[in-house]
Amino acid sequence: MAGSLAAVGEREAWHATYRHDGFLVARGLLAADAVREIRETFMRLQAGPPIPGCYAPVPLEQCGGDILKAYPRMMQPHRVDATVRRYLLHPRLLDAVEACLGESALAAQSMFYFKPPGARGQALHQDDYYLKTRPGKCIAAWVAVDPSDQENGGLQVVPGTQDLAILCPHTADPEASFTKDEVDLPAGLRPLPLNLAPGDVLLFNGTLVHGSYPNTSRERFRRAFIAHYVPASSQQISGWYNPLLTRSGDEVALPANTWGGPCGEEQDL
Ligand SMILES: O=C(O)CCC(=O)C(=O)O
Repeated sequence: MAGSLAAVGEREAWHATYRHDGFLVARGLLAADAVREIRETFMRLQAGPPIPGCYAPVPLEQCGGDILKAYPRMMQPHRVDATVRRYLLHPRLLDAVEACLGESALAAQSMFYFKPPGARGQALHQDDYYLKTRPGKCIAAWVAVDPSDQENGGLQVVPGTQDLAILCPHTADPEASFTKDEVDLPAGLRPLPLNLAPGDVLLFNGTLVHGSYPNTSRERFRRAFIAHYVPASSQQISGWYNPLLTRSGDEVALPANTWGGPCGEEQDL
């Protein structure tokens, strides 16, 4: 469906699937030229100097075997780069997000993961443990920039967790995860590995448990542009995410949710 905005019937199908499953894959949502521009933009930023508050890589020879120190994720790059901001507010992403939500969205976060060969994954977690969206949930749009599969640490989602409350994490295995929180799965639920092609977009809600394992490929990066949005009717969010952006790019601030949540004090994603 690349090249045309989703038809009404397709939006309704997305809405129904998202409400029921808490996630869906929009195949080919972004066209090849858009994916190329995203990839080139982030490789340009990666090749440049460190970006305070967004990107602080360590020279490869000082990484001590942890390749992620040379290629850490970028946080909130839309605040420093106009092209990233344009993609965070890309009509095709926003149309899909709003079709899932059934209402307008505000953009809360952008990130970029390089995930080079040998990189650790990110242990199973729920995004609203961090975003603390109230009263609803955030929604993630995970955009595959490279082919993404289990060998190179592709994303896994856990069907059946879409309506759960926030689970309290324990400490993740630091050999397998670069983040320190991991949730246990309710009995009978299992991660579902997803294979995604460049331009495919995985949309999922803030309580759906998801994560990834290390990139065990010899030479394939697993790059992904990740955006988070909240329903425009949201009344609170963790203050770290302010200011948010409307579709037209205006900044808005939601009241900060300072409640520690069921697990005590939460940290930033
Ligand atoms: O891309 C990954 O490996 C994990 C991303 C993720 O879990 C997230 O953005 O919440």
